[in-house]
Amino acid sequence: MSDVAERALHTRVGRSVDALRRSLIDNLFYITGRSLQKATPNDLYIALAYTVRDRMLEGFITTAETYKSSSARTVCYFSAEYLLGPHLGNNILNLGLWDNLTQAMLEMGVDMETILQEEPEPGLGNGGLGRLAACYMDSLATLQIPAIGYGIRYEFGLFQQVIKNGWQEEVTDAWLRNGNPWELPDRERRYPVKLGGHTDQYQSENGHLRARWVPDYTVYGVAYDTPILGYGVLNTNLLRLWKSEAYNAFNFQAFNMGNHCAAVEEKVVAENLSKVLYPNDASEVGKELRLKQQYFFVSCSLQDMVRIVQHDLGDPALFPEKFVAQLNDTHPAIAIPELMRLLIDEHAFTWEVAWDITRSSFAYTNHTLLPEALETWSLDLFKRILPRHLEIIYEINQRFLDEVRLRFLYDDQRISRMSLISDETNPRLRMAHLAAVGSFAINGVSAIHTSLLKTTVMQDFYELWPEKFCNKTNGVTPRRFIALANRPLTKLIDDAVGGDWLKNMALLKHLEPLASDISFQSRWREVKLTAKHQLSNHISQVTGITVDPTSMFDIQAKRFHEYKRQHLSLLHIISLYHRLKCNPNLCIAPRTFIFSGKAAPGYGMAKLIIKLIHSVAETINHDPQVNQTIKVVFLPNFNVKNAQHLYPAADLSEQISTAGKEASGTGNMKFSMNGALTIGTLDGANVEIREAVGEENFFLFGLTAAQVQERLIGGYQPRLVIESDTELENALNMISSGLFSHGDRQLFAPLVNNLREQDPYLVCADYRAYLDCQDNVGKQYLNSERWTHMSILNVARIGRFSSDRAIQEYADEIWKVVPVFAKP
Ligand code: 26Q
Repeated sequence: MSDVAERALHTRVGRSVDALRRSLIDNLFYITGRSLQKATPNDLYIALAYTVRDRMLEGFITTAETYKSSSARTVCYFSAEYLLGPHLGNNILNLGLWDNLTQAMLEMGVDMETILQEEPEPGLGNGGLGRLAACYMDSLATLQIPAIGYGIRYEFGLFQQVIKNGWQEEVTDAWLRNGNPWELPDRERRYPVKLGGHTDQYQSENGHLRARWVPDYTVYGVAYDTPILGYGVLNTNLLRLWKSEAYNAFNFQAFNMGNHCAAVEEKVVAENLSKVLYPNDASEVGKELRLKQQYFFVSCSLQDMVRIVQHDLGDPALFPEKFVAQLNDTHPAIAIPELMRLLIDEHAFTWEVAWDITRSSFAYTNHTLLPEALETWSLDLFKRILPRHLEIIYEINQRFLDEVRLRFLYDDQRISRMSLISDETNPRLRMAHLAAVGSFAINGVSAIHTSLLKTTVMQDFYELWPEKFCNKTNGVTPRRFIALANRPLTKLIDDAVGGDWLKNMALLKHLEPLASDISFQSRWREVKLTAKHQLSNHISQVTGITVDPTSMFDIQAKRFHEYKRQHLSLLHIISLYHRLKCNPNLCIAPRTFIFSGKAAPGYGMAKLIIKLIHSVAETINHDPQVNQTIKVVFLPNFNVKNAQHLYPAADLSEQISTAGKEASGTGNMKFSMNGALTIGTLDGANVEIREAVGEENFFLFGLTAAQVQERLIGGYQPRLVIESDTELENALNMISSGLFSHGDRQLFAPLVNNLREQDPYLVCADYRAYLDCQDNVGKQYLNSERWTHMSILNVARIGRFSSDRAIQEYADEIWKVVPVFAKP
């Protein structure tokens, strides 16, 4: 018997209820040191986590060995963020151990679902971009594609949001406080990373002039490995996150000289690098530590990859045969000069060969068109941290601009537009240009986003290299966002179309004929109502607000940003309030408006919108004239775990960004997969979702991206719009009159004045269309048969938005990688 087969028989990894129960008790005792009688919920979580982890390691090791002995290419996903969500439930689902473990725990007198809630989630990302990386890791493993996710093991993830008196406050996210059973530190896999200093030149043994980087200091990166198991397969890929450590944890020289602080200073400085995630999504603040973080993880990752190539194939020149690296936005774009540096300075390649290798190895995903979110770094700062990289970038730029000059015959304006370095008084390095020049492929994340990329921020690059551009519409994993989040819906779909749809979402189309089946419809409504009851309980526990589960649940859950227009929804709510106050007999479908999301700590306007939601909620929820009809709820601390409560309970999904601003959106997909109907603009993936589900099953409103541009160019004056719409005028006046702020007329003035005077995201311009559309939504909801029909069709036709489809497209069209099947 092979040692693999032998281990499988051993109780430590047995899968029967009996073996699992014994493992649980064993792990509880030997890992936490507790008996069942004395165990806390966290002890039980740890015991359960190790019981599950034990059953993943065989696959983890087998997968690594299988990949190593195959000649297949490996995808390396480079991302500064991974918003993973809790691992435990996901791993149990993917292992197929849900029922047996539930039973085993029941026999110990423990409710498994309660224990699952104990896991602190690794919130190592801000929002959409970080969550996308996590969905893609899930799909890569499920599709059995060899892949490594590279990133940073932040000691503190995205802040936890607490609400005090309606205002957001930030609390440190100490997710590692109780340890992390999912990571395997590999202390021997550590790489030095240089920072600061200067460069000089020297003659190599064979007389060549070579560059040498003399750094100010060096830190180490240590690998922390998390296994990422695919659904229903043995393949278990690797997420490798780097933690920074001091080269010299303790400086005896300083200590002996009596300088006790300096003795540990190096340790403190080094460990700062991977200490905390920056919380600014969609706006760029050129912080020195952020640049160091980016370089730190990219350098460790590339050193790791070069080492693997050398070890497996013997020659670093074979790098592109072994690996392809996907850059998740420009955050890891420093990888391009770093690989050049490693090849030229440390492996003695010529520029030309190194550039060939580099350009064959990277592909770049763009996630934003917002100018303020495009990364640039001040050259001064950049030079101080990465002097050698700046030299390399100058050389890349010179050769690149020569190419442009040749192609566009001395078109000076184009050359200055395309340069990697802006020609301001304080010049800046343009990371999107660096990424575009150093990559063989550039993609946007939805059809409209990719086409806008080609005509706006990347137009010059598109004209130079049209063949490099392609679209890869985002997708999300149905394992987490349907199977884990919504077990009753999963069961209903299993019964209707069989169990394979979770791996092949196209099969959901077999739900279509059932959309008009009265008895299926009623089961469908039953599932939705169950989820709404659960969310209602959760809301009352967390906020103390009582909501009616039979009312329409209208949800907007995402980061707070003016372009996402949470305040447009607020204006709708305020107008409904006004209508109900003027006409107490008005008959409308009762609604519960639910908001959830975090604001960047330094984004005052976004924080003020959160405050306004609370203020409006307080007024409406306490007004007996209206609070049987409308309620407003803010659910604090939106994260993956909380999101999983929201999607299943939504009737209506708010996707109302100003057209042309939201690159894709992925929440839109998660809501629709759970049977919510969407009210949305023609923005991001909404466009494709509407095409897929059918325009009659989608509530469209608002200006198109082209109309938005036209309005802004034509000198948009919100004042004129407001003057011509009394209902809008009233809504704004209600806010500025202090109605929601105990008479304080100043509190919301910055928000209201901004809407009256600038309104850069055209909230006022879209207000009337939005309200009319919402009136229609309200009417349609009263016809529950028709609503259910639309809801079922949304799920039946949403299969395309699985991250499996997205990853298959990346694999076939960009990466050219094939599956490698790990077998027992
Ligand atoms: C940059 C520099 C310094 C500090 C922080 C940042 C930073 C961090 C995160 C900038 C941007 C982000 C995140 C951006 C993001 O989440 N974009 C979203 O990506 C999703 C996945 O493609 C899309 O669906 C969303 O439309 C897009 O907004």
